[in-house]
Amino acid sequence: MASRKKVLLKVIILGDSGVGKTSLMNQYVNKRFSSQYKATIGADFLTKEVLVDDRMVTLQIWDTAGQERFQSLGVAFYRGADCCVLVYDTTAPNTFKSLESWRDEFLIQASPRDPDNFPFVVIGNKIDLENRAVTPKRAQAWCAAKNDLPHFECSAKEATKVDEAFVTIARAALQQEADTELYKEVPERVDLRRNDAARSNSGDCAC
Ligand code: G3D
Ligand code: MG
Repeated sequence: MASRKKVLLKVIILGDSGVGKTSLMNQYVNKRFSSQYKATIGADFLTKEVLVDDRMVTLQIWDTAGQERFQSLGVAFYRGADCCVLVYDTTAPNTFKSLESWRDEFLIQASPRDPDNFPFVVIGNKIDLENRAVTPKRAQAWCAAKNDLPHFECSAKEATKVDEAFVTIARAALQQEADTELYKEVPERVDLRRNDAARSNSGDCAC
């Protein structure tokens, strides 16, 4: 039976300054879109309890405090992440081009065990604006080339698809955490084998 212990999942949000990372997090966690909130956030992360396929999990969502301008987020920001959200602005093509380097930076800094299968989720934000400059087709092609990353077009301002994106993020993080746990259990299997060997040496075998 699967263990029912409480799960804490770390999610980090990356992308160029101004794409709406803080706004997306605020919309998801607090159901609000306000620029006041942005000015006051000093915390490293916000948490939200969510149900993922009838399992209660705590999402710990890490946002930057503006240091992304200098690409100097520090290793504590990346360490132990279970999912990485890559955000671009659908009206600013340069922010889309930056996704490649944000992804690379994450893989270098967090150095996940299985980089090819690490769960990233891509969000194109600000679709409420008229001046779209990154087509869904272009974004989807990039996501497909990166091992089929999930892609959402959202508006933090109008709350479009924000919850849907975070359901996928939470599910991906939970899956990643489960895979990591499995990996951690490997040494125990070695111990069991050692016990088996000891038992057969002692001559207690009932066969
Ligand atoms: P960041 O955390 O990635 O740096 P912010 O981005 O969340 O601080 O947002 C940057 C600016 O974009 C803010 O405007 C914010 O209000 C705006 N913004 C964020 N999301 C959306 C969206 O979905 N639609 C629209 N139209 N604007 C959005 P200001 O003017 O405060 O700098
Ligand atoms: Mg921000």
